[in-house]
Amino acid sequence: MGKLAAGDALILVDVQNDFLPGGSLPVPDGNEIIPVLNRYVALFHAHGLPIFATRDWHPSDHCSFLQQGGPWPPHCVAATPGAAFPASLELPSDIHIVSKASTPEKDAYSGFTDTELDALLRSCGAHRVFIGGISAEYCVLNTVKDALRYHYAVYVLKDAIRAMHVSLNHGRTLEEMRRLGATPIRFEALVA
Ligand code: VGL
Ligand code: ZN
Repeated sequence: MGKLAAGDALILVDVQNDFLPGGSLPVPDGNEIIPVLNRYVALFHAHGLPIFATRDWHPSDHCSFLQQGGPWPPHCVAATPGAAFPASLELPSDIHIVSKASTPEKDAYSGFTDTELDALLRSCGAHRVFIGGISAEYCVLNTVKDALRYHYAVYVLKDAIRAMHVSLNHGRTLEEMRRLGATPIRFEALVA
């Protein structure tokens, strides 16, 4: 697949405290991806390549919350500790943060929905995107789908994603991404 080059960009999807063990909507073993993501971040940063971090950024009365008739317990309420990136995630100060699903009436699993992500990627000259994060079958999958729809070449960081429903979706989600045209890779593929 070749080494990193100009036109490559890293996208971390929703690596936020509420989606980690101890959070309000935890992804099992979600914490395991943090040291791996730190290696990807350091590698892209060392190459001077752009890094994006999407975040769920909900109002406290968001439509996806149980009390509003939605499917999820309250999570990632804007500007609360649960919505913050974990302290163990080593993010350079010049990354691009993309907030999503920040109005009460609409949910968004994709980092591209109603955000500036596509425009930012374009302005960086990105055409290959490397996507990891949580959760695999919701926000990572939908971000991958949109990236393909917007004609980026998409690489999924298979060593840096975790599913919300492990037994149901482990493997199945990766298989779907592969079928849609994304290429699963591991860290070693970028440094070998
Ligand atoms: C997500 C459920 C609700 C995700 C966000 O980031 O995958 N899942 N909101
Ligand atoms: Zn959400």
